Amino acid sequence: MITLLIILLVLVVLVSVYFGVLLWFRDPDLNLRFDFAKLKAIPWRFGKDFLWGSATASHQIEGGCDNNNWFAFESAVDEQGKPRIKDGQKAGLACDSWNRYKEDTQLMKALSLNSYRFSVEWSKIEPKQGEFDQAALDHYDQVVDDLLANGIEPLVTLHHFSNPLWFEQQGAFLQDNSPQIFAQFCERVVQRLGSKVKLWCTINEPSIYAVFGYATAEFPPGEKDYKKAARAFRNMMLSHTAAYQVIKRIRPEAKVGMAVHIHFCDPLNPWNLFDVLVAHLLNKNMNDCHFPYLTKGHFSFSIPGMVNETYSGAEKNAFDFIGLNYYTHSYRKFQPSGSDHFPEVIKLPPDQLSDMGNEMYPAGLYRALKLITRYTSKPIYVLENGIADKADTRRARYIEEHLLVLNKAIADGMDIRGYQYWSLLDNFEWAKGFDMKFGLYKVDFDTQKRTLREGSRKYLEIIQKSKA
Ligand code: IFM
Repeated sequence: MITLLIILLVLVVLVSVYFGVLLWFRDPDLNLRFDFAKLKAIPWRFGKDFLWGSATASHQIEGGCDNNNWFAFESAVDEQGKPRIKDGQKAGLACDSWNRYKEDTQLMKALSLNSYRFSVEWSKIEPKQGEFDQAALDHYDQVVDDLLANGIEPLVTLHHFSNPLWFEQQGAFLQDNSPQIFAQFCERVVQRLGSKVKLWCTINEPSIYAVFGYATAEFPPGEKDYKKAARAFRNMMLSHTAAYQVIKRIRPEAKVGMAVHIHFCDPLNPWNLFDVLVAHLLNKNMNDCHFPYLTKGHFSFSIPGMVNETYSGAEKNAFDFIGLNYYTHSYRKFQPSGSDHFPEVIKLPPDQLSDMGNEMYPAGLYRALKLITRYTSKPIYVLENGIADKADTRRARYIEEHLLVLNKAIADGMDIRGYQYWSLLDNFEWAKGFDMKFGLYKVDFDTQKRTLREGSRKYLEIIQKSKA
């Protein structure tokens, strides 16, 4: 009898510990979903100064980026001899926006956009270390002038995945002096454009750059080493701070932030402790870890038995806003055997996914905003959100549902100042080449003709409604 009681007691303790740990590590917002009919009843809260825009990046649209890490990667092959980019595609002329920027500005105007997020190409501005190309700086100055003349606020990104070859060959952000090297480039750009540009994004998605480049090998330099990924990530965060300091020294009135990619990994089985722990670990390293760095100067990227990268003592609160890039979420499970211990599992049939294979999950935007507000009350700009949808059957719904969620977040008191749809144009989607059609405008890459997609009219409709 006593033995039975002891066994029962032990079982109760084990079950309590199991569920206690599970609930401690499980995101309480895991099952958040919205009733869009109810969200539609919330009055429109976007103020008159709200920035409505679209986003692009130099290597993806400009053309002629032939002196950077991506150019080299596009001609490289992996260990099996396969091209790094789908079907061996190359960015090449891309959307030729270097020459067609005036046409692109008019495309924005036709959609009533009042802001544009674009990046300057470091490899064109500083083709050799310490040598700055005045013609390239002139070019971006003209782009900014053209935007301003058309009532469009420029929001300039200083680093969006592409490095000059010289910097890549030195070891890019693996180098501990990379923050200083990057800050020297930023200084030149801000000296030139700082009287006209008020909003700066220092670095785009450091977590993606670092993990895709150094752990999953989808981005240059195509390596598989979590220790390097963590080091590059850490040095990119430090590079943000160095850039922030330089920009504020030259232009104290500038507003400076970085673009953080938030992608929630949710446990495939929310009652399986191992799935829950895997999801927690990924979210902590890929999402949350930006914020203790930005607010407290403390960086930590750690996977037990694999990597433990930390840094303390960076300047606290060296940012004026948080830029949020949000697209989707995914399900993960724990897999003890094999090379990938936390594979993604897709639950929905392909017709319910974007062309990238992503679930449309607008509630995740709310979760991401909530995560940010747990750390800071500074303003938030959504710097990227969009869908790859060649058939254009889901774009209108994607835009509407995400903007309904954003409106709810504003109604709930969150300080959200702008929304940039990714992307203005179909463009070079990195390792997936030109197959992914994110554009508000379809691009015919043979003729460079741009055509507004039907689904994009929803964006125009919402902008007009918000201004009425
Ligand atoms: O195209 C990219 C962009 O460069 C960075 N954020 C995600 C986008 C869509 O995958």
